[in-house]
Order: sequence, then C-alpha cells, then structure tokens
Amino acid sequence: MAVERTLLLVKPDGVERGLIGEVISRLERKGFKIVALKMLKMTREQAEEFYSVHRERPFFQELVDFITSGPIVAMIVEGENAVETVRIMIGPTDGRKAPPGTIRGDFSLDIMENIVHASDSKESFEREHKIVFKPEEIIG
Ligand code: FUP
Repeated sequence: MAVERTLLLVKPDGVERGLIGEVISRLERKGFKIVALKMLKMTREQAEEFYSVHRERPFFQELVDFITSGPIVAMIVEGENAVETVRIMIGPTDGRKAPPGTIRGDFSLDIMENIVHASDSKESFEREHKIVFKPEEIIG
C-alpha cells in the first residue's frame, strides 16, 4: 500500500442538507488529510467534462442538471490506499442499497442524489481533480 490522493465532492444535496462537516469529519477521523478544499458551483462545461464517461447514458442530462444545481464542496483527500478506502467509506452508488455505516448508506435513499462523489481509480483522480482544482490550490 502507498499514500495516495483521491477527489471527493460533497454534491448539491449534501451541501443543502448540511452534511459538509459530517463528511469531512468522517474522513479526518479515519486518518485522512485534506490537502485541498473549496466550495464552487460547477459550470455545465465542467460537469459535462467531469461526467464524460456517462455521456451516452439516459441519465446524463439529469446528472449534469443535478451537479450544477447548487454549490458543491470539492476536496483532495490524502492517505494510505485513499482511492479504494474512500470508495468503501462512501458505499455503492444507490443509497437504497448502500450499507449502513457508509456515507451513502447513512444519508441517501436515491441513486442520483447520493451526497458524495469519490474517484474510482488513480486515473480517474488524475483526470477529475484537474477539472476542479488549479495546481496552486493544492497543498504539497
Ligand atoms: P459512483 O462512482 O458510485 O458515483 O457511480 P457512477 O460513476 O456509476 O455514476 C455517477 C453518477 O451518475 C452517480 F453518482 C449518480 C448517477 N447515476 C444515475 O443517476 N443513475 C444510474 O443508473 C447510475 C448513475
């Protein structure tokens, strides 16, 4: 195992429901470090690029509408095995099926409004974080 970085977004539903602190707190208590953090509203251009792998899926426009519907909080999370471990902490995509104890399992009952996003691979992190952060916004 090695120290890695991953991108986590608190999506508009998570921000609206006041879960920013809850999400950050879980990551910090686990032992992860936050090395970049900001609130922003994604533009449609950023959102279409961010979710480009889903461009042909029937839910693509709805997904872009949702992620651009309000402010999000983006962070880069650093720690041992960060990509896989943070994915375990957020749980599966559908909040109805995500186990209790995971972020989606504890706070979501929906497949789209599922509180958070986290990169699913190192390659996804490399691509995704550049859509949201400039190099000078990242510590270390
Ligand atoms: P995840 O990696 O768990 O965030 O899930 P995906 O990359 O498969 O999907 C990205 C987002 O698309 C999800 F967060 C929500 C949305 N989505 C749907 O709305 N319906 C689906 O059937 C699958 C995904």
